[in-house]
Amino acid sequence: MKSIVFFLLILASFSSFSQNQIQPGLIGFDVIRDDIPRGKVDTVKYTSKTVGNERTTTVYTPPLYSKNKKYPVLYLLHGIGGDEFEWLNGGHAEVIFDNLYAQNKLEPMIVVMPNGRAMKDDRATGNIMASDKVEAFATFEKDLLQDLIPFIEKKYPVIIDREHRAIAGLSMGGGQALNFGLGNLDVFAWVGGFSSAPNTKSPAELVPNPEETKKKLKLLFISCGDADGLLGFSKRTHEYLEATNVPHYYYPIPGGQHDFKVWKESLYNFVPLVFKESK
Ligand code: FER
Repeated sequence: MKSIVFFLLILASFSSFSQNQIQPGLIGFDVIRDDIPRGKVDTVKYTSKTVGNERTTTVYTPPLYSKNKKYPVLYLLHGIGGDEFEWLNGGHAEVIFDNLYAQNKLEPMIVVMPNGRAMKDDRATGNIMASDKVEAFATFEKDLLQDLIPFIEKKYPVIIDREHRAIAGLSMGGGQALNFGLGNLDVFAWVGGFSSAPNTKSPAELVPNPEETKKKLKLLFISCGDADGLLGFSKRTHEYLEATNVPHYYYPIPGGQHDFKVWKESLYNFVPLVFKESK
């Protein structure tokens, strides 16, 4: 009897341990399957008053998408070397979504992958670290809130409230997701930062009022490769959230670097949690 209890305790501690680790993608999680329904990717233009031009975003609509249904929306942001095609070309995000739908793991959602460099020349060319280009990642907050979200909510059948909007991103996009998501709790309830970059605000700026954040936020997900030189931006945010008792997931990925292996695994672990009722 004693040994059975002991065995169960070991099992329980092992399973809670494994839940504290990011789950590696199941074999084939990012490989195209021909035997399942697929979502659709469109390249769409919208008018930006913020930038003063037409801007491009990609949009993934899920398998069995219907204009007669209403969907929540995930805004998914790229890094400093990328643009509105980075999650598709570099991350095969559409394949990861299709495969997760086939496993019945996702709430049907529309995924908007915009260009987060809000300036006229928004290509990742020339000196991508130039100060005007880096500044444009901050300017994108206005483009997102005042131009892109209203456009999406007019053009697509979506549910228009904070509990049906999520924001996540990789690196510069991770910093944007934390800054814009936590900074606009009336707009977003689900937030994910993967390998967040130096544009990430300080923890006390991100979460000036832990009680309010705790009350409003449905999900806060922070991941980063533990071999990534940018780990400190995620780690300090996690430590502050822990000290202020704000529930969140923190995944330092063992051996993970600043690359799409980490971002794909992060996406694969993040999206099944979004728009579901558990924290
Ligand atoms: C920096 C290091 C990395 C920085 C930005 C990054 C603006 C962004 C990396 C990425 O998006 O992949 O010093 O400064």
